[in-house]
Amino acid sequence: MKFVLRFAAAVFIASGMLLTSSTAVIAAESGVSDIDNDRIPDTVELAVCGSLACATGEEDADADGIADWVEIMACGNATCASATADTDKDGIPDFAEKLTCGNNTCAKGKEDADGDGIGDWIEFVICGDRSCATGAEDYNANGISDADELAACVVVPGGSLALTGVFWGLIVLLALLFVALGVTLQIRRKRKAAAASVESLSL
Ligand SMILES: [Ca+2]
Ligand SMILES: [Ca+2]
Ligand SMILES: [Ca+2]
Ligand SMILES: [Ca+2]
Repeated sequence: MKFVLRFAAAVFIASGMLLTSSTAVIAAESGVSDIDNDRIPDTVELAVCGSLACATGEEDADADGIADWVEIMACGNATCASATADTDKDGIPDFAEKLTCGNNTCAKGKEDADGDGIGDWIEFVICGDRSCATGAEDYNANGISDADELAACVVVPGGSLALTGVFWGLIVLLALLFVALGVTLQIRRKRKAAAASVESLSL
């Protein structure tokens, strides 16, 4: 059973602005005890509100836009996650990296457990787990989906790789130029030697 709720997650984006995500479907990680089948684990509900089935999923003790249960899942209590903390400055908030792969800097941005084209970290930010987003969420109703807006925040390592590619390309080009120069000089030297030889013979 899926549980629909309004989950406002403020998320750091590359521009430094805050994006708040939309009403969404929560689907908590499977394989854990969930007595009311709302996909928020029992232990998390217990921490949020004191019993195994009391959480609505909307509780947000510190009003930072990250629901209590998501903060608990990410770092152990209802106030520990930050929407703007981003240790490795890759555009993916620490709490989303932690949920995606276990620590604050491990996410590559490409993880996509359900293969729907929406990265795991983005699904965590939009609705709390790695398979809950539909891709249609558009909290600020600007016509661009939350998934696309969040995906645009990631600092792609390809940027530096591309730079590396250009660097090596220049090295290869320089090497080829040196080789060409060397060959040209060698040809000139041989021609000069041949000319000198012909000249000495003619004398
Ligand atoms: Ca539950
Ligand atoms: Ca919160
Ligand atoms: Ca990060
Ligand atoms: Ca996905």
